[in-house]
Amino acid sequence: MSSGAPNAVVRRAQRGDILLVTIDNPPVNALGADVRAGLLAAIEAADADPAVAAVLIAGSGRTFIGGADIREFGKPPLPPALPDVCNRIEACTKPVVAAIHGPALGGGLEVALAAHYRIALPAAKLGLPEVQLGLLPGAGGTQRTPRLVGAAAALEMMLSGRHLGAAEAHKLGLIDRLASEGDPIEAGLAYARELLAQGAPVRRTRDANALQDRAAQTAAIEAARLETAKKSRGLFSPLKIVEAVQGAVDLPFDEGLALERKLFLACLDSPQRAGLVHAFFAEREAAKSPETQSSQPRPIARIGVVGGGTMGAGIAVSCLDAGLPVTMIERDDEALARGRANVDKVYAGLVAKGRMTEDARAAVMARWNGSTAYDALADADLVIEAVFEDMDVKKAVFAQLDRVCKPGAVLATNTSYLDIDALAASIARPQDVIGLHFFSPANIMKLLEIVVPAEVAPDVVATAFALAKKLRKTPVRAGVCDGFIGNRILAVYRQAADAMMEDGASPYQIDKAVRDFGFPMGPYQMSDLAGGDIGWATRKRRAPTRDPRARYVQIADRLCERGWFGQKTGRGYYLYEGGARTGTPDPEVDAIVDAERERAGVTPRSFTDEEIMRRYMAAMINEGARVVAEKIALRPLDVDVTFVHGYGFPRYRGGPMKYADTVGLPQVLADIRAFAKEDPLFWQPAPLLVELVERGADFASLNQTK
Ligand code: T1G
Ligand code: NAD
Repeated sequence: MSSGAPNAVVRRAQRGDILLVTIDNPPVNALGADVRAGLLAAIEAADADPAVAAVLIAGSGRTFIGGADIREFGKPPLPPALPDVCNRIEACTKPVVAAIHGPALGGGLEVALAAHYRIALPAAKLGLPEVQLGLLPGAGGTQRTPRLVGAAAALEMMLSGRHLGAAEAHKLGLIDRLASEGDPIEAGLAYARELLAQGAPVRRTRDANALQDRAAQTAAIEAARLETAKKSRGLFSPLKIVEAVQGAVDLPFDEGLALERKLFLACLDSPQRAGLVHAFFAEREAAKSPETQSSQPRPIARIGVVGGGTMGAGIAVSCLDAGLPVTMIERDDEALARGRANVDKVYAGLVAKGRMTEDARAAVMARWNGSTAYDALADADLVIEAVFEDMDVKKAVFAQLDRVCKPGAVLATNTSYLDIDALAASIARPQDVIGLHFFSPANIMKLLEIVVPAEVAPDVVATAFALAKKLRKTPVRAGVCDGFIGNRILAVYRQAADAMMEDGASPYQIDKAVRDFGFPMGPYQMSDLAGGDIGWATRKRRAPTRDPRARYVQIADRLCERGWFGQKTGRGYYLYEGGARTGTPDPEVDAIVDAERERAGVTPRSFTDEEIMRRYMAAMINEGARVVAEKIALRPLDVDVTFVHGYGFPRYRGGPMKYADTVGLPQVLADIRAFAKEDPLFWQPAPLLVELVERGADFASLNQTK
């Protein structure tokens, strides 16, 4: 690391009496050690050079600065520290201007706040998203931002982590000048010259006075503290952010900075930071499959959706929201009308909430077309089938698609469990068939399992990933097996939960333990939401091939036999009085559970919440290891992304495989071996787990990009 000289990632150029400092560190100009050193050296050079009257800081490429280099977290810190770089920028004796285009996030915005003046182009995005990584702004952001925009606005930015548009940032006072479209450097130079011509002074943000009315500021902070305590559900850093901003009101600037540093380091050390940073990189890695690296996607301009039920309608909305025209096929006119109504209902809801205009609704629905004739799909580029979960029904649909769709059209199925290889083999173009497994509600849930059958062409897989990007979904590549990645693993930890229920734990205790672990809901609330009939159909389908030696808990069957499928029937494991969305425990379910224990000859015992979670997670991790070993999931991170984006796994724990590494694989294996004493068939340790423990390795070691 050079001392004074410019380096490869921070360029310097003299533009008249302005020193132009350009950060060039692709892909997002992250503030790695070299960038920090280069920035520091540039400011020192500017101060020492009488020919320099002002400094302009800009970013090259599509980003101003994407923040601190996230890859450095958890590693030994490298000098100079970013807070020191920001303080040095602020202390420059010449006016420093930041010209912002594209994202200025986290440490990137903190660099801009340390500058004396800020200009932004209309497409700029400004934010302090550190909370999404389990952190807080650690380079002066918690002290400078409130001084510029007040405590309430600063807290809203830091607690939401959202990216503000340039116009809003200007209105807030975060930036001084809104430039028109064009070259950020030219806009920045023009602004700097204007400031020099006006004799504009060095203006340190630490001296800004938006916090003067201490009582009002403290009241705003107190309100945010109460709200955050309610909302942050086990998250570590949000309340630290509130504490730091209180310091900005109560303490002199440098003491506030010291408080910020202490709180930042506490967040850096928290396991939540490790989990959230893992999730950040995992979802980006999961979006890269071997096929996306090797093949170009086919064009996607027109979408077909077969089936307008729960999933078909949600998928259609997801495509319409992405600006695509959709043609929906249904069995008959009545079903088609129902399909259209299911789609339009979503937009009607947005209009009712004032989040969409009637005109916009009409414009979107104008891109929806419906028919009962498959010929309407003749020019579709990609068709997604979402009809009944029945192989014969699906094969009939695919036969129609094979007949009418143009050559090169991608034919996808949204099946939850069925054998996609068999479905592909049923038509003349198996190479064009792929699984696109959306999650309900399909227009909301981020996860998209891209299920890759044996015969599929690589560019079809690449097309599926391209569609995921267009629909703003989080894709995960999955192999073909019963339930792919998510539902296969779900079936196993659900069995573990059912066994605990029959052995003495109430379904309500299990649900609470799972919620306290960080899931939005437990397995029995989830079953009631999705509908117990779906699981029942799966159990019936699997009955002929179920291992007769395997323990089979029949409690769920007893509820389904009574038609207690959950919310849609007003009762399941919980009672939903008067169509309520939140259920209440049902003493009749307790009675059914007791009766089943007696029938099964089980003497119930008590479970601690901790033991419930150890068994629940051990089952999830163990099956996750099998799924990775069989290459159904390419890497453990693909299992993590699946559960974080599709099954409510608490993001701050990173996912089940990351969680296993946090706990330690030897502990997980020891738990499984202990549980196996009761049920050796169910609790067979996955060979991959045993191998990793023997090698002293962890799941992270298998996440290296292929
Ligand atoms: N550090 C390291 N790598 C980063 C990065 C970062 N800050 N941001 C992005 N990347 C990588 C990413 O992994 C991917 O790599 C590539 O860049 C493109 O990213 C002290 C502590 C900037 C809006 O939280 O939100 O500052 O997969 O696919 O969709 O207070 O990236 O190609 O190998 O996401 O155009 C705060 C995080 C850090 C912003 C661009 N900053 N980044 O989105 O591209 S903490 C953030 C983003 C901090 C200070 C604190 C987005 C983006 P690869 P991408 P994109
Ligand atoms: P649904 O019963 O709500 O809708 C199915 C629709 O398909 C009905 O409207 C029906 O009229 C239509 N249909 C049936 N046969 C047809 C044919 N030959 N041609 C045209 N339309 C036909 O079912 P759903 O919950 O939307 O499930 C659809 C598929 O999605 C299933 O394979 C299911 O396993 C899968 N899936 C469901 C969920 C979920 O949570 N519901 C989640 C992921 C995947």
